[in-house]
Amino acid sequence: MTNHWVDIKNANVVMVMGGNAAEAHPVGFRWAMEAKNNNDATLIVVDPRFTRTASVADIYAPIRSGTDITFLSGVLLYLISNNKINAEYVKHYTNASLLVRDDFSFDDGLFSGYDEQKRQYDKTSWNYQFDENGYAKRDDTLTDPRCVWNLLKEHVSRYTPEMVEHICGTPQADFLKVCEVLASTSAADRTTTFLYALGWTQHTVGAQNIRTMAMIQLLLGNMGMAGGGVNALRGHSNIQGLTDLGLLSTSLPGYLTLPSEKHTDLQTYLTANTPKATLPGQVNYWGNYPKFFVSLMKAFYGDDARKDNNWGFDWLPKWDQAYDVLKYFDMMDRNKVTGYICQGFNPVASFPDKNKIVASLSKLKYLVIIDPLVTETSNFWQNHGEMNDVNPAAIQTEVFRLPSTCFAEEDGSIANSGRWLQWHWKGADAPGEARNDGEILAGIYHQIRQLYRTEGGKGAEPLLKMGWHYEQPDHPESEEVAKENNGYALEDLYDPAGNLLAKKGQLLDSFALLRDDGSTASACWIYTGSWTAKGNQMANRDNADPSGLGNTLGWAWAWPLNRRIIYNRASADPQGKPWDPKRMLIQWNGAKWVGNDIPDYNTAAPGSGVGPFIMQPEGLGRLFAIDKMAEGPFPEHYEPFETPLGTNPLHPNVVSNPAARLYEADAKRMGKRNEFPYVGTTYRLTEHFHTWTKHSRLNAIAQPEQFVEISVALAKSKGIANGDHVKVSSKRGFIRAVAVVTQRLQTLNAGGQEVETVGIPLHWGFEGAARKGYLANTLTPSVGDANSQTPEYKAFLVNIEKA
Ligand SMILES: Nc1nc2c(c(=O)[nH]1)N[C@H]1C(S)=C(S)[C@@H](COP(=O)(O)OP(=O)(O)OC[C@H]3O[C@@H](n4cnc5c(=O)[nH]c(N)nc54)[C@H](O)[C@@H]3O)O[C@H]1N2
Ligand SMILES: Nc1nc2c(c(=O)[nH]1)N[C@H]1C(S)=C(S)[C@@H](COP(=O)(O)OP(=O)(O)OC[C@H]3O[C@@H](n4cnc5c(=O)[nH]c(N)nc54)[C@H](O)[C@@H]3O)O[C@H]1N2
Ligand SMILES: [Mo]
Repeated sequence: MTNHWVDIKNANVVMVMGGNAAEAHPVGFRWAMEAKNNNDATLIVVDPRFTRTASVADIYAPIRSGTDITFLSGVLLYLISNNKINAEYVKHYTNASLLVRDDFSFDDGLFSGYDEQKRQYDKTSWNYQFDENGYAKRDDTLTDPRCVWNLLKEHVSRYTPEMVEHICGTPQADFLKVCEVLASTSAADRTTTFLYALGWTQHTVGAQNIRTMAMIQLLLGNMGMAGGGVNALRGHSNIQGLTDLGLLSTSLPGYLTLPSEKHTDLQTYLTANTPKATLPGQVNYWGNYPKFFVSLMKAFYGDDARKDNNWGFDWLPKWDQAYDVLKYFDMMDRNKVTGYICQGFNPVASFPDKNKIVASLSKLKYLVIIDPLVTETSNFWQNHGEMNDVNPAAIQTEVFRLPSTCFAEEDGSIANSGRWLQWHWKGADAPGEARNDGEILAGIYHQIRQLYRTEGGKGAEPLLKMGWHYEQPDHPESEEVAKENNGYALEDLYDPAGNLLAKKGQLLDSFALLRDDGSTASACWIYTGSWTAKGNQMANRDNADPSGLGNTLGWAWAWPLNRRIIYNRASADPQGKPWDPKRMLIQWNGAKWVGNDIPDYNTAAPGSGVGPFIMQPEGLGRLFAIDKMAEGPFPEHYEPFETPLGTNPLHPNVVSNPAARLYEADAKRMGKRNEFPYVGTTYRLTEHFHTWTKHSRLNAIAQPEQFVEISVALAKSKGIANGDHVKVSSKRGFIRAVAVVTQRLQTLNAGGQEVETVGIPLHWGFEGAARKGYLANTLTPSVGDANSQTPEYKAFLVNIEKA
C-alpha cells in the first residue's frame, strides 16, 4: 500500500475491485466501513461475483473475469472526455507533458518492437525524446502530438462505454454510474482509494490491471493524498516482508536487483541499476543505489567484503532468467532438478495444474519439507483415489520432513500491507520436535559449510565467506536479525563539515547515513530506522493520533523512515499548500516542510521544480511507463489465455498477452471453449485460511467440503439442482463437488454471447480434519503474468456436469 489500513477511513470513495476485502481481509475491512459510516463514503464493488463485500456496497457492477483493463481504460476515457481530472496535478506531477520518441507506435494489438519468435519486446522505442543535455523534452502546453497526454488520449479512445459493455459484460448504466462517482474525486478535496488483491494480480495481464488503476489515481490527483493511493491488500500476514526482504529469485533485500549474467563486474551492475535524472534537478533517489548495495554486501560478508574484491560481488549468484514457480516446476518436469527444499509452501495444493506438480515432484531424487503441518505436498506420493491418483511404488523421491514452528511460536516482526513493521512476542513454545525456521536453516548452513571444508567443491566461497555473528550460531535470534536489517556504522561517520553523525558500532537511524565506502552495513536499507540506538521502534505502542487522520506515528514503525503515506509531497500543490487543508499531511511553513506525517521530501522548497515522485528519475508519476512493463507502456486489453470468446474484440490477430511466457508442455494442456465453455475462477472463504485450517475441527465444521457456485441459468441448462453432486473438469483434470446454485453469479452478455462463470473456492484437499476433497488447482492452467509470472488462477475454462 502507498497508504495504510487506517487511512482508508479518510476516503470519499472506496473502490473494491479485484478483491473481496470483507471476506479475505475482514479485520482491515472495518476501515472501509468506517469511511462509509463516518465519512459518508460511497463503497463500490466491481467483481464477477456478488460477494460479501458487494452485499454492503452502495454500487455493485458485475464484470467478466479478466477484463478489468477494458473497464479501467473506459474510466480513463470518461475522465479525459468529461474533463474530470485534477489538471494542475496532472500537469506538474505526471509525465503528461513529456515527449515520446517518434518511432514508438501501437497498431492492431502490438506496440513497436515486438519479436514474435522470442515473444518479447525490444523496448528501445518506448522512451522519451531527449535534448542535448540528456534531459527529456517537454511541452507544457500539451499540444505536441508526441506528448504523453495526446498519445494517451488516442490510446484510450477505443474504450467507449459500448466497448466496455461488449468486452466486460458490464451493463453500460452500471459502468457509467461508477465513472460518475469516481470522477467526483477529481476535486482537489475529494479522494478515492482503490483496494485490490488477487482478482487483479492472478491474470496474464495482472500487473497492467494495477497500472491502469494507478493511472486513474494520477489523473484524479489521488496519489500521496490521505484517503487516496494504490492499496494492495496483501495475503499472508507477512507477505509484504517477503518482498521487502527480496525473497524472489531476481531480487535482493530493499528492492535491489540481484545481478544477472550480463553484469559481469561490479561497475557494469551498478551502472545498469543507478539511474541518472531525466529532468534537471530531480531527487532521483535510486541514484543512491551503490550506497545501499555496498552496505548490503557488508551485512552479507562482513570483513571479507572489501573494496579490492568489489565487496564480494563475484560471490553473488547471477541469474539468466527469473526462477519463479512456473519456471521451476517446468524444469522439474523436464528432469532438470535433483532436489527441492520446500519451506512454508504447499505446491500440490497451491500451484497451478496439480497433476503436473505431482508428476514433477515424482521425478526428484529428494524433497525436503519444512512445515508445521502434514501437507498434500509432504504426502504427494500417497494414493488417494481420484483425488491423488498415483502409484507409490513407482515414486522414488526421498522425502524428509523437518517440523517447524509457526509465527505465534517465536518473537519477530510482521510487515503488514501498510508497510508497518509490528513486533510481536511468542505466544507459546512449539510442540514436539519443532524448531523455528532460522534454527533449521542455520543447521543446514553449518552442515553444508562443514562438508565444503572437508570435501571441497564448486561454489564453496559464497558460503564460507558469509558473515555469521550470532551469539548462538545454531540459533540466530529474531532480535539479532532485525538489528542486522537495520544496519550499523562500521566506522565513526562524519558529515562534510566534520560533525560526528554516528559512532562506530552504533545502530543507524536513517538510510541517508549509508555509504558506498564500506563504512556502513545494512541488510535491508528500507528497514534502516526500525531498530536504532533508541531501541526497537517496531515495538512502539503509542496510538496517539493528534491529527485524527490515523497516522499514529508512535505506533510500530513504517518503512521508509516511519513515513505513513508515501509520495506525500504530492498531497500539497506546487506551492506547498495542501490540496485539501482538512486532510493536511504536510505543508511548507515558509522555511521547512511540517505536518501530520514524515515529509517525503524535506530538502527542496516549493517552486524548485523538483517532482514529488522521488524514486523516478523524472520525479513524475508515469502515465506512460517508459521501459518497465513487459507488454507495453500503455495498458491494453488481452483476453485470458483460455478465453470464453475465442477472440479479442479489439484485435482478433492478437488475442492474449503477446509477452506472457508459456512453456511447451503447458501449452499442450490449455483448453478451448468448444470443449470447456464456462469461465472457471477460484477464490477464498472467510472460514478457511488456504489449506491450513482444514486441520482444525471448528473450521472444518464451518465449511466442511468442496462446493462450486453456479448461476440459476447455468444450473437450469445443465439440469443441476442446488445440493447436487457435480464434476467440474478442465483440460488438466477434474474435481468433484457439491453444487450451490445462486443468484450471486449472473449470466453475462459479452462478445455477443452468454458467458457463464463457475465459482470454485480453494480450501480442501486430501489431508486434515475436513472431509477429504479434491484440490481446486487440479483445474488451473500453468501460465502467468508477463511481469510477475503470477498464475492465471482467476480466469480459465471448465465444463460442469451433474455427477
Ligand atoms: N479467510 C481467508 N483470508 C485470506 C486468505 C484465506 O485463504 N482465507 N488468503 C490470504 C491471501 S494469501 C491472499 S493473497 C488474499 C487474497 O484476497 P482476495 O484477492 O480478496 O481473495 P480472492 O478470494 O482470491 O479473490 C478476490 C475476488 O476477486 C474476484 N475476481 C476474480 N477475477 C476477477 C477479475 O477479473 N476482475 C475483478 N474485478 N475481480 C475478480 C473474485 O470473484 C473474488 O471475489 O487473502 C488473504 N486472506
Ligand atoms: N487456484 C488458486 N491457487 C492459489 C491462489 C488462488 O487464489 N487460486 N492463491 C495463491 C496465493 S495468493 C498464495 S499466497 C498461495 C499460497 O501458497 P502456499 O504458500 O503454498 O500455501 P499456504 O498453504 O498458505 O502455506 C504453505 C505452508 O506454510 C506452512 N507454514 C505456516 N507457518 C509456517 C512457518 O512459520 N514456517 C514454515 N516453514 N512453514 C509454515 C503451512 O503449514 C502451509 O503448509 O496460493 C496460491 N494458489
Ligand atoms: Mo496470497
